[in-house]
Amino acid sequence: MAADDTIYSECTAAEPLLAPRPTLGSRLKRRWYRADRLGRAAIVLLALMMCAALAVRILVEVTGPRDRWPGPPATIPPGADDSPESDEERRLAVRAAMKHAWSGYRKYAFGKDELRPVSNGSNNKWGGWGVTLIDALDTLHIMELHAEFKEAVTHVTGVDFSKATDGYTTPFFEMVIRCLGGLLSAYEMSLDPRLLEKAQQVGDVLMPAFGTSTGIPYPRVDVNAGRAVPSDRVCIAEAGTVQLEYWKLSELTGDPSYHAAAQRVVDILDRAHKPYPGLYPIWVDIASGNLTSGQITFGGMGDSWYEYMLKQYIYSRRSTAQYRRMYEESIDAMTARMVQRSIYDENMYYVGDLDATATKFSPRFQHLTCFVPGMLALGSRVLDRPADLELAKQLTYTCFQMYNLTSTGLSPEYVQFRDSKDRGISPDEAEADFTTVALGAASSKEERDGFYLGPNRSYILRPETIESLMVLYRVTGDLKYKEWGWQIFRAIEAWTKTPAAYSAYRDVTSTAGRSQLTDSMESFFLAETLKYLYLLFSPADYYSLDEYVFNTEAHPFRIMRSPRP
Ligand code: DMJ
Repeated sequence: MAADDTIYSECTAAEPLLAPRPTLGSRLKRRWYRADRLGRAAIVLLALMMCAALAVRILVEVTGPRDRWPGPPATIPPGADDSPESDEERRLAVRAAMKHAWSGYRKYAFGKDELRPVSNGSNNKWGGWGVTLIDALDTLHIMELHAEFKEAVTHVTGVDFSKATDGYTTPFFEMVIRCLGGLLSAYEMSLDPRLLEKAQQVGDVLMPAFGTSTGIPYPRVDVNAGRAVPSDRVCIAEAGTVQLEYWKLSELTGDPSYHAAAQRVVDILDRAHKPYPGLYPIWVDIASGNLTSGQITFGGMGDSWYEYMLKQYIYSRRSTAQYRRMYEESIDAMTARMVQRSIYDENMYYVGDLDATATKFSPRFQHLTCFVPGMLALGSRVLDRPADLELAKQLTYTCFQMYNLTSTGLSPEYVQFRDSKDRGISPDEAEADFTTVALGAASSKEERDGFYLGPNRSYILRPETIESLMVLYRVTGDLKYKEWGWQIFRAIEAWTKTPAAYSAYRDVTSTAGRSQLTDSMESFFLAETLKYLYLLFSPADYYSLDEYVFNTEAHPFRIMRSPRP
């Protein structure tokens, strides 16, 4: 986990490009001490003018139009307003949200990695390939925003993927799931050969990652130099969540070498020693292929490794016995050792983390882990495992409550539970082991809620709960999943919308509104969050789960036409 308590799904987060700047206060102070009398008078005048500007701004905030910045309560009772009720109206509302986010990106950040949705600036924090534009391509297509799609494709055809920002080293996993995945799926939808060409270019410039003695990939690639950046270790989600994309690339280009390189990684990890069958500590030693240390988690750094066992089984038309065996073993182990029930709310189940020996339990449930119910529901259908569907429903309830119980209706990055008495591990012991969060004094409301909030209370526009709601609805047909999804969408609209797009929110328990916006919009908001919402309100045969498998960044891939070409 990152030191600042942010949970990344990758072990190698995007690098910050800017060093922190001195604050205005500290700069003024420095000038004050250096200034003569006249200079000090000028500083006083400047300070007065700034106060006046601030006063005017507060006045505008209070009296000005209120519909464009966050503020209205997220939980308006049904029927108490003009909230759309039909699926079609809701689908159009989500489409309008996508149009809004896209047009802000187009206006202020076109071709850049990300829009800064509060300041209307941009960044190239992923090396400058235009990650938001690529990640959003298939969402534009799915929502039939054809003019926008066309313009974006024209731009992509001019991107030179053999170059990145000077000195930047590209994170292998992130660019595979966002860019390679995004281009492949946009190609399958449009059949525009230029997109396949570009996908292959991305696949090729990232291939040096596999050039290690074992074939376990390095986590970063220096694309400008055409080589990978040596490293001792890589996390299992990074090493094991590139297989679907490289397999699809092999299928579409007819070149089996991509799939072969990616499959080798799985074969090594499948054979590696584990503390408990099916459970994989997150760190992989690249030179030996051993699973060395770290937590065992279905959250950040472990998550999509498990997801891809099932998804490759589905993608291969159920022809890969290896993936079925690995998936079933992991889910059985997770269910037996990592699932707990809240001791304050018996309806609330969660998946905690284990230490590397698979013996010590941490009662923390990450937002990232909320993809698990969707995976379980999908797996229950494909593999006929009815108990998994029951667990999926229970976990979805908890994931929804992580939104429903906060004052904004947005979810924090994770919640913290008291450990179940059944396991005989006291919360304090579990805490002391490796959780960084102090439980603090319990308030009665929190006890009623069943969980506590840790210090990181941000919502960064993540998709996992909505992804699970979409799958749960399609598998069960239960309408409550649509209602829950709509409630979450309304909270997103209420608290994160800016004039340009949508922004991450710092503290989901604060109703301060605008001051909580962090000026960041990750590309997965367009790639995943809005796409899954749109599909939740679309007919179930639109991008049907029988025809498509979604990569971990929500890019739909057509299931192979015949098993294992
Ligand atoms: C996405 O980039 C992918 O879904 C990844 O697998 C984990 N989570 C982030 C979004 O939260």
